[in-house]
Amino acid sequence: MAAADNPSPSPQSRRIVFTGAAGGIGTMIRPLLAKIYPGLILSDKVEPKDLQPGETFVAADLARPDEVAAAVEGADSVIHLGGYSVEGPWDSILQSNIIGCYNLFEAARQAGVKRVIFASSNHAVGFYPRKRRIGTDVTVRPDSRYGVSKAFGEAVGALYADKHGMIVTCLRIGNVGPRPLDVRRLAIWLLPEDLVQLIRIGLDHPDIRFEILYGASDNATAWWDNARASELGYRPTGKSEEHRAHAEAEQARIGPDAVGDAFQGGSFCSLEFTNKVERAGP
Ligand code: 15L
Repeated sequence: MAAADNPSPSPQSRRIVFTGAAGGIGTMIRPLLAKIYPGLILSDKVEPKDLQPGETFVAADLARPDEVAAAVEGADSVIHLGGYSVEGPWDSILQSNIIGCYNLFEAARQAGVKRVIFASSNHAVGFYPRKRRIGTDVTVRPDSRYGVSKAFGEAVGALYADKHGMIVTCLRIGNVGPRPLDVRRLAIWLLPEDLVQLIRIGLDHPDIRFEILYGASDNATAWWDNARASELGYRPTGKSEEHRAHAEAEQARIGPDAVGDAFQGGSFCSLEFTNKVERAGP
């Protein structure tokens, strides 16, 4: 089934909560999602400045179970992009991405939410070497506290899928934007429109229970085998090679990174690194 052939049945009757709506990715995909799923309930700590007619906003701090419960009340599906989106101090990751992620799944269960899309990250597997191609069945090898929190989120998603029958789709997102920012991103770039395709699979596909999919466009230098996403109808339209010249020019400005250049997670691997490259990763 192609995602494009699978429009949401009666989108007006659905109540879809979108956490992290005011963040970087949230801001990019909100207008694209609103065309397919009108009446999205947006949630974040702060209200987006450009709230559109038809959009509702509920403020929620993910670390506060009562606020998360109020945000997901009455929802049938949740797109969970909320949380800390880069490496950070342990307490920030703990509150937003560990406690916050658990609060989200638990509140969703209590509210009878049927489907959750969880924004995982490539940093859950960032210590795989660039020369290795990996599927979604490999052991996690996080490259940061942030990556650990994403591996945790995938595990919580699996628990709620297996124990409670929630339909959970974890997207190991690469880097979302209009074009790849450097040579590493040529392998992991995700066009916003392609992310929306993956979210549609999670929200609408009839035959899924728990899925981990890579959030990447049609990138010739990809490190990831995204066969399961293809099986589910994913047809990415972004092609990173079309932006190679720009990515290489940006890379020349960044310069080499002996640790980061060896691993898929790039600079997340080199941050605070005290090991030897040959002793890191599988
Ligand atoms: C991520 O998971 C981050 O949220 C984003 O800020 C980028 O750093 C991205 O990964 C990346 O790997 O480029």
